[in-house]
Amino acid sequence: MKTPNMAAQPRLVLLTGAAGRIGTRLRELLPAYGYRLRCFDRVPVPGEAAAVVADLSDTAALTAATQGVDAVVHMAGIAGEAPFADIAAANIDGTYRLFDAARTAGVRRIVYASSNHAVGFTERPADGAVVPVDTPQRPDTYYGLSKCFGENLASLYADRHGLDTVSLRIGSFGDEPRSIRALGTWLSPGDCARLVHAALTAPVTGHAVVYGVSANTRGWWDLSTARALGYQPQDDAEVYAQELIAKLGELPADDPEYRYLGGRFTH
Ligand code: 15L
Repeated sequence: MKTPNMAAQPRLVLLTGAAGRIGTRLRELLPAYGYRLRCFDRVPVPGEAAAVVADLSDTAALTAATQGVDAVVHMAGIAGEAPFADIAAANIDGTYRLFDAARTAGVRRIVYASSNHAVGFTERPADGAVVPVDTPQRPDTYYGLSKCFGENLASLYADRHGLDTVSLRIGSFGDEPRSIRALGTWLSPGDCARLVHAALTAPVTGHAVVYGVSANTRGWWDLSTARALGYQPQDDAEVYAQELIAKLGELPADDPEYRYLGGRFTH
């Protein structure tokens, strides 16, 4: 078994998808943890003149962008369902190209933005138990399928090439929860930064998979592997519950939003 990598906190981090929803907030929040960011996106990144503006299909740009970085945080890609060809290009081929550029450049760690939709067809346990991270992959969309690929790629690059990789099965990211489902699946920006920091610094052995949600009272995804990395979530969607339920009503147990981990992505 590989010795856990106790490497010091990575300093220069390549952030892909830096202009996206999550990337934008991580650009604001991660520097306070001591990171310098090299930003990568296919569109210009506001306020980041030095950002690499390129597509994930551009191997030369990925090769240049990964030189000298301590770790990669991979947030780029299509963030919802789309035609298979688009998902395959951005989320499958693009993720492979990035991982391989990072390996070639000698990057030690990759934090990968997976999604709950890799296991979206998992049913809510009737006994009120939480869903463990080692539940079988059950993608709910081509998008979720691409996240299964990314997780398996992260596993392969850990086992075959010795990188430390962490897959974050992100829930519903946003400033606040916007649906009844999100009362259990919300990930606040502050907790997202805490989780990414934990994933960048924890001693890991090979590939770790964690759910990325806040400390939601109604959460039903097992956070113990995330906590084992040092993640200490501070936010809880429950503070929005009364207002949201008054507006939207409770979910019936046969509603896909209640029944399946991936919610409406399953239908
Ligand atoms: C995701 O993976 C999506 O990127 C996001 O748009 C939300 O749908 C989120 O999951 C969710 O499940 O709420």
